[in-house]
Amino acid sequence: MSKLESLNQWVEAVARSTQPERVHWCDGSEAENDALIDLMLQRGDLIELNPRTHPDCYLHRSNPSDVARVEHLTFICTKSKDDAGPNNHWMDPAEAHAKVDALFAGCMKGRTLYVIPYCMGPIDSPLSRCGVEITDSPYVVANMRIMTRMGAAALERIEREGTFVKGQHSTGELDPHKRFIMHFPEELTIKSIGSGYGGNALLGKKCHALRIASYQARTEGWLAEHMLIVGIQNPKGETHYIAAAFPSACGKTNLAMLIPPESYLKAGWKVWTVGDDICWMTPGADGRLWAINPEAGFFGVAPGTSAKTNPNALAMLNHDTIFTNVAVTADGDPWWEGLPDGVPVKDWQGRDYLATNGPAAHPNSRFTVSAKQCPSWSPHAEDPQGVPISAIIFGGRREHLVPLVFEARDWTHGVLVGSAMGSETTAAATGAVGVLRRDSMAMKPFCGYNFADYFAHWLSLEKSGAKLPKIFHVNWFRKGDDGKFLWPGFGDNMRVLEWILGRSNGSEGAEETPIGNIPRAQDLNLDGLDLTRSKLEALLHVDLESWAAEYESIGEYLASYGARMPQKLLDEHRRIAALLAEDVAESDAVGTP
Ligand code: TSX
Ligand code: MN
Repeated sequence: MSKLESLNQWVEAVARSTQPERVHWCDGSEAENDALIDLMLQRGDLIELNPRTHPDCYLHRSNPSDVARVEHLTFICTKSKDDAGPNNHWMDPAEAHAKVDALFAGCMKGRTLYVIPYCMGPIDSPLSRCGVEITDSPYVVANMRIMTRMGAAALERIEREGTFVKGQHSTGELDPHKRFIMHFPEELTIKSIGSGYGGNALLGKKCHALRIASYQARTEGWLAEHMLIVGIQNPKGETHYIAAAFPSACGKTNLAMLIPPESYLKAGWKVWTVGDDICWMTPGADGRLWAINPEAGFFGVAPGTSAKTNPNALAMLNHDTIFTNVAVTADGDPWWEGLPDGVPVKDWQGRDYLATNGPAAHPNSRFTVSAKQCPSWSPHAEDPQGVPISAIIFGGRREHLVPLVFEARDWTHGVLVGSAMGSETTAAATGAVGVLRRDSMAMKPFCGYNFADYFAHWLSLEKSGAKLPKIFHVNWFRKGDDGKFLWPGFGDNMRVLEWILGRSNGSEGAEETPIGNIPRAQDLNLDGLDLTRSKLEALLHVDLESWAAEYESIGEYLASYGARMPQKLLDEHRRIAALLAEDVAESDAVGTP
């Protein structure tokens, strides 16, 4: 029971409909967590991993039909279909409530209904927002305890504020035909049934902190983005913060936990992790954007995580971690593809690995771990006022065309660059490999309203008094004629981040091109890097003719959002397309005898 009558009434109403055997209000305590872990071990929902090498680590195996987010079953339910936009699946709110309420009716019979009060963001930050998730899954409770500030302190804040996002979840029958993830942004309500998977079931994360929050952010003048936040400390001891958006499979978590190359470490550089997935940014009194990470932990993809790709992540995963759908070795150690040592004996479904021909760990297998366990966790990550953002980076996985890095000319150009962003599909995603998918600001699956209105909102942040960060685009994945990656990536990305911060404070040079400003060879610090001149030129090359074609394609994509598209963005696109056409014509003329 709470002191807040509206909360009690909602919990009672959900209990009346779902018919649980008992109701448990979560306080977030150690004792409560211990009891839940014991219960899950008993029920077989969790398996204890090797307590010698991995104390307090557990493995959860989900239903094989329930291992990822389900975009085709995810709906934005606004009164007007146009408010959801072509980027979302839409359902009429009344129809959506009726559909999903019928599935919730009696679904918790014989089970416990858990009430999870949670705070997204530091508990004492004015930028944080609270919610309450109701669920019948102890796995969800245990994960929410790691991923959010959950329990007594959050409930206290909710009672003080009187408002909260309502999230109603049940694993239901885990039948994909009875699975729905419904968002009612106008009612600050989420209803999710039929899935126990993270993105569908941990409602504080994608559902609240991105879909509902992006909708709120628009009406309130801030941004809820799918971005990592990283702090770069220079040898003078100053730390500048960067927010960066990438589609999946580009290594966002790796960039958030980057360890600089030896020469940088020697010179005194240091990288601090503030967040790896979500960034809430608000214009401060000084006109700058101030950012918080609304999450308290990492729900990261395990495969590919190793001492080579992400030493900081690996170092935090040997205690107090929940693993989902990884494989296990004979010693009971967690295992996934990309780890150099260890031999899997059971695959992610608990089958004898040698008897299968699939991967040992599911490609979307995860670790859930408290951010406090990250060796590079920033001492300012929980500052109530947030951290000031000096640069915004958009990125994608592009084998050809897109240079290692370029700087947008101004805010409007930067918004265009973000809107045009895209990535080539990898084997980890379903469907064809190497196909370009546009994913504006990496928000395609997560924007809770019409993309055209979203782009207009981004543009609207540029007003008098605003001191907005510069916007950049990076591509770690360009390949040479030999089919090999041109850029070493990982820790060496630090060299690109240094140039980006140098551009932001005016200390670094660049060359202007129609698509933006590119570093010249002498503008990048390549000390200690074995990179040939021709590879560097290939990395930074801007092929005007191919870019003219790319701008055609971007134009078609923008046009698909229809009449609500801000004219300013369409004009910016046309301006650059014209510049490219001009330069192509000129170089043709030069080439003609
Ligand atoms: O995360 C990656 N980053 C960002 C790191 C801070 N990955 C992994 C992507 C899958 C999630 C990368 N992969 C990066 C990168 O910068 N670059 C590449 C491509 C690449 C892969 C291997 C090598 C070089 C580039 N080198 C060798 O294998 C020796
Ligand atoms: Mn994400």
